[in-house]
Amino acid sequence: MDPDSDQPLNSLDVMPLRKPRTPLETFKKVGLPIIAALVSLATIVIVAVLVSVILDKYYFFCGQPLHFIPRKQVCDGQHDCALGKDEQHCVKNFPDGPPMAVRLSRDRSTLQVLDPATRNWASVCFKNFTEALAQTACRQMGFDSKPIFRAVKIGPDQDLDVVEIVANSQELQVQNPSGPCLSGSLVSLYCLACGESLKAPRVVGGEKAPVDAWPWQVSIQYNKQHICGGSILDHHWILTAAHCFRKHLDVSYWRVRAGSNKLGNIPSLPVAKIFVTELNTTYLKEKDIALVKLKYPLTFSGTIKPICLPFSDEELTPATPLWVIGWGFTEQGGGKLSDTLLQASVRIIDRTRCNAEDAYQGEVTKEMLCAGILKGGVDTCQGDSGGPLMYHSDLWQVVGIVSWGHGCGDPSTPGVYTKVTAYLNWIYNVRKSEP
Ligand code: 4AZ
Repeated sequence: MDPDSDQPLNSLDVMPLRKPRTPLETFKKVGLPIIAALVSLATIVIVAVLVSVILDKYYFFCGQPLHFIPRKQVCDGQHDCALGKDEQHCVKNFPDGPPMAVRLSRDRSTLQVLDPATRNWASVCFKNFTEALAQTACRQMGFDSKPIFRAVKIGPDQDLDVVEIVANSQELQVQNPSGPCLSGSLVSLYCLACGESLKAPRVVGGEKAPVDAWPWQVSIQYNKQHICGGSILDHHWILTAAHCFRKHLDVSYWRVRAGSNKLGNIPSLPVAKIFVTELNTTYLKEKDIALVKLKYPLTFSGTIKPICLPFSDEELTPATPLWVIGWGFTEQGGGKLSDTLLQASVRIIDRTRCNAEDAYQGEVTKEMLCAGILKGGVDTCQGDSGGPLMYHSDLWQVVGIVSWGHGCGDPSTPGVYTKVTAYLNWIYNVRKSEP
């Protein structure tokens, strides 16, 4: 080749340099594919989340192998998953257990035991009574907190059977023969500090409740919706009505809100278990009582405190003043819950009057209480169910559970409440079964 020729030696050497890419070109070449990839990824994630939300709403995951069943088959009493996983976290039936041989009397919270020799309730003599015996007595009644006890004098005109006791394995036993109670003193026992509320006086008739007046009141919610009221009994247990769970038996969707007189502005607490006396979804007026066990213990505070259970021998006479509270409907069929907790004063109504022809015609049993006011207008209603009917002696006690009634506030058909003293044995047995 002629070295002087004008032809370049290597055409590459002199190729004009490639023009730099414009930003638009760079964007088209690099940005667009990245955006496309991100959008596809986001779409996949959104679709996956949607699918899982929809699946979760309508289906229950049985576990491996990949097996889903419709939600309505969960807690229906049939094992639809291989290991019965669909029936594991459901409202549980807890039949009443053996009768308790220990109780507390309304006479200064004195301890009584069933004397097998006489088959009568006998009061416990203070002689040789110890902290260990106090703890055994409280454990027998399903309490696991530190008890407080003291001696109280037998009144001059008190005619009581009095016995000394000893502890036998996990139970109190009457010492036989029991000598005379020389100390002349009985055991007054408190298993838990309960029923203390400082707010007084209270206003009569559907009034807004002060924020810390009823620190045991909780809202029991399904899928974030208020369904029923309930009362705190101790760090783990909430007392409520069985009919609250009529429609939804799967425990995982239920939560409890404590510590506020407003619905909905506080975090809710998960539920571990729910017990009823009888899984009866047809006739809901009888045995309308349930216990909800929280997953984690409550921390008591000024706005979170337990209410006392009534004494076994607490008999309320007609016209005894009581209080009811709740976020329930403020008008019959009004269909609207109250955002603020409301309180009202009612009175015990005689069962015979309540069962009269113009009222409940025999539907009110011995395990129920009627309460209201004669001229009507003040009553509990839908949404108040499960909440407490409260009696104040020294301390506040939950003597009833809002249960049923014809309408709300009608003068002849007052509210009907589950009588808590009729179920003390059941409450003690359920709590004892869950240490
Ligand atoms: C209810 O439907 C309900 N008036 C609760 C209480 C009363 C009536 C109905 C009492 O949960």
